[in-house]
Amino acid sequence: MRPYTVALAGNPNTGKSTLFNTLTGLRQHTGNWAGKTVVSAEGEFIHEDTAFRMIDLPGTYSLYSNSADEEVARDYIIFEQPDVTIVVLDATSLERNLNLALQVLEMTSRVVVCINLMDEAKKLGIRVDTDQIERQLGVPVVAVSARNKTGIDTLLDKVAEIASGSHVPKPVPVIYNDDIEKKIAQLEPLIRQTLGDRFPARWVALRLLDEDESLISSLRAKLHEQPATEQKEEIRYGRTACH
Ligand SMILES: Nc1nc2c(ncn2[C@@H]2O[C@H](COP(=O)(O)OP(=O)(O)OP(=O)(O)O)[C@@H](O)[C@H]2O)c(=O)[nH]1
Ligand SMILES: [Mg+2]
Repeated sequence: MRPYTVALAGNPNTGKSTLFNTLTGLRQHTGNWAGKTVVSAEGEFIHEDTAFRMIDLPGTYSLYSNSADEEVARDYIIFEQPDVTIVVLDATSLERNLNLALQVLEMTSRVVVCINLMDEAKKLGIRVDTDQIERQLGVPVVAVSARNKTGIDTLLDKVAEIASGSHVPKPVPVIYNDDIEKKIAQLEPLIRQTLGDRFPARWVALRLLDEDESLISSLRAKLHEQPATEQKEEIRYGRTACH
């Protein structure tokens, strides 16, 4: 059986690589993402007799394709569709970090939220109510300290449950204002018609409303594998036609 794939996403400096190194040890290889100067790292580990392949995505503050790093992380989650995405958050600045968690939850429901740097949070007198966050997000939330190797087994148990399908999380959706929700409702069926069920229609609708040309271009490439120049022409034509 092929190993389950697990992607690590999160803001920069939240301990993704520390967790990645702890789990994969020497069973890892680095390189570059195809066509990008962004470093890629993947490795393997076993948990309870099950094999996992882990991908350490670049640290990003968002997935709105403002940079090559954000495009790599976004494309991996959307096109490669890992069995599980672990979103690593810094327990000492949860408010800022949760933003990325919400973005990932709009892209995939197969998510475990890992609140890292719990040792630092404790030192600062910060208490984290993981049950409450879990209820509000609708996916498993596990507190860990990657440096001290605490909470890792619980994290991997949750990852395994989602990977095997024994737990199917139901993320609580982010609801936008009426105007945006109306437009999403109009776009969603058209997106399903065009793309099928391969991609999360609500998320694609939101990206289209935001005029995310990088995503449109990636989607075209994925669907038709056309040369980049042709794609640009089509997008330009598409936009002119809409106006
Ligand atoms: N105190 C403490 N420090 C940690 C923990 N996990 C990671 N760190 C430290 O946090 C810093 C950043 O860790 P990295 O693993 O490089 O973070 P990253 O998320 O891979 O960062 P980017 O690759 O830049 O996105 C390092 O100095 C780690 O030693 C933890 O649980 N506790
Ligand atoms: Mg790193």
